[in-house]
Amino acid sequence: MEFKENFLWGVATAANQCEGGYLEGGKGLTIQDYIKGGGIGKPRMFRSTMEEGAFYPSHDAVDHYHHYEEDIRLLAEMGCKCYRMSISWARIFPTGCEEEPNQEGLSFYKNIFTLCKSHGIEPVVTLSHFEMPWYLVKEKGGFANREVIDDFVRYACCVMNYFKEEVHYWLLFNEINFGVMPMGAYKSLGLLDGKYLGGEAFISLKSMTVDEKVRFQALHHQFVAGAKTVIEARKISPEIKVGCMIGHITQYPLTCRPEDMLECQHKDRLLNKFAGDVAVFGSYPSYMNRYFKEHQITLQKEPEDDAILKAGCVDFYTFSYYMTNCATIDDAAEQTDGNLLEGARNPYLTASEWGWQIDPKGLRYTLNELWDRYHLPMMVVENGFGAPDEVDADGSIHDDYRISYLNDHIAAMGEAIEDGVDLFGYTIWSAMDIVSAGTGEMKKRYGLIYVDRHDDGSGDFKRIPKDSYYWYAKCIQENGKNITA
Ligand code: P53
Repeated sequence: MEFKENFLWGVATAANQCEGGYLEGGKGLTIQDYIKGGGIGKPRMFRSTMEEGAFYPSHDAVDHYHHYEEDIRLLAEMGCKCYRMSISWARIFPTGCEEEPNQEGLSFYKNIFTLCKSHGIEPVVTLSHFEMPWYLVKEKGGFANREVIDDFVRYACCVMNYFKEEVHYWLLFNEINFGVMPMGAYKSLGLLDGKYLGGEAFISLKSMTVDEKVRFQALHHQFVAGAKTVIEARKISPEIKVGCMIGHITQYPLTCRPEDMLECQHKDRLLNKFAGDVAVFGSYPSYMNRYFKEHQITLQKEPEDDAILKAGCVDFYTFSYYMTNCATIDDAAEQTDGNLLEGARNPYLTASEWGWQIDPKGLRYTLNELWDRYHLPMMVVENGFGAPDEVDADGSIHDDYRISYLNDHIAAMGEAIEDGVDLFGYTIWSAMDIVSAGTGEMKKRYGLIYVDRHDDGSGDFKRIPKDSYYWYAKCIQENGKNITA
């Protein structure tokens, strides 16, 4: 197994899932601060006014806001070469509309990056990870409003400038492709239909709908915002590299029936390839014309948009990889519950407790497919295993199932590198246990470091390295040499 000498081994988090301190340091409210926690069979609930005294997982999360020194020290002791994290937009521009940034927010991240640098950890920073300032959603209509492009670019330029010495790898929007699905409307695009504003009743996030035309228009604005950010980044520093981030739910045809092949191609293009194609090639792929026509979607574009997209292509491609799903036209096919992304069950795979199908070989396949298509350096910026870990009587956490998952996926990456793929980094989801994005619970733990925090709000935030932490430390130290499937 040959990983590059300077391969970026690391771990990942997102601000809204780990920081907490939701009203501290001058931070503004964000879309996450209004969503309650859920679980399997328990939907996450939303109301546009906060319920007094109720438990909201993002408010304290795992208190990284007050534990960041300990957290970064633990990453350093693990030997991490990089750390993928996100900046909370609302810590820097509390409403999203201010002219001047919030100095306290900048200082908080400055401390984190300085610490990382002192340990030789390269920060890989997501500009927007499911976390728009609430004001922009409520008052401006999120990314459906063209003005929000400028609000985003002002924020992006501010942080890229301020941290230009410390941060050289920036990612635009987390899993930007989720905006093509109904579930991406609120968290990814900041869209909230007026009918959900001001009501007394809580409504499940899943049942909040937004017209598809609005979603694709908002996504267009995100594409333009991303491209403008790339253009500005090049002016700020030649050392900065900007990447896109795609939530890649790899699709297999359930059978070799030609109709299943076509269904698979269609799903893969719409869900996985469309957003990446725009970011990498700087223009809309022609297969989308037919989709737009059949769905009566006419995008409102400004005359300069095409040139902006073309001039703002990303430098590298990153994606999250957790599972694969099968596509079929057979309505009777058994389904798997991928949380937000249903698909047909693959009889050759097993799944996590949350229904995510485990498929390490699919990562090798996916890396090869993406390399063939884009020929850009790539990074796997999320991959990991959500499970309800238990602390033993002696205080240790034996998460052999997670080690096995990670081992097999790292082995698959090694194979892909052998196949010729240019892969330069890998960040495990997640560094420490954090709030799950989909279900909003602590029970679905991903961390290499356990955090004593539970879904009823109990726990003292104590950190305990799991077996997987020591296992990954060894993997990093040996540069993946001894990993075999
Ligand atoms: P959770 C669904 C499918 C694939 C990736 O997800 C996803 C989601 C959203 O639930 O999101 C990414 O916590 C996301 C992270 C998230 C992680 O996957 O639902 O970028 O914020 O925590 C895992 O199990």
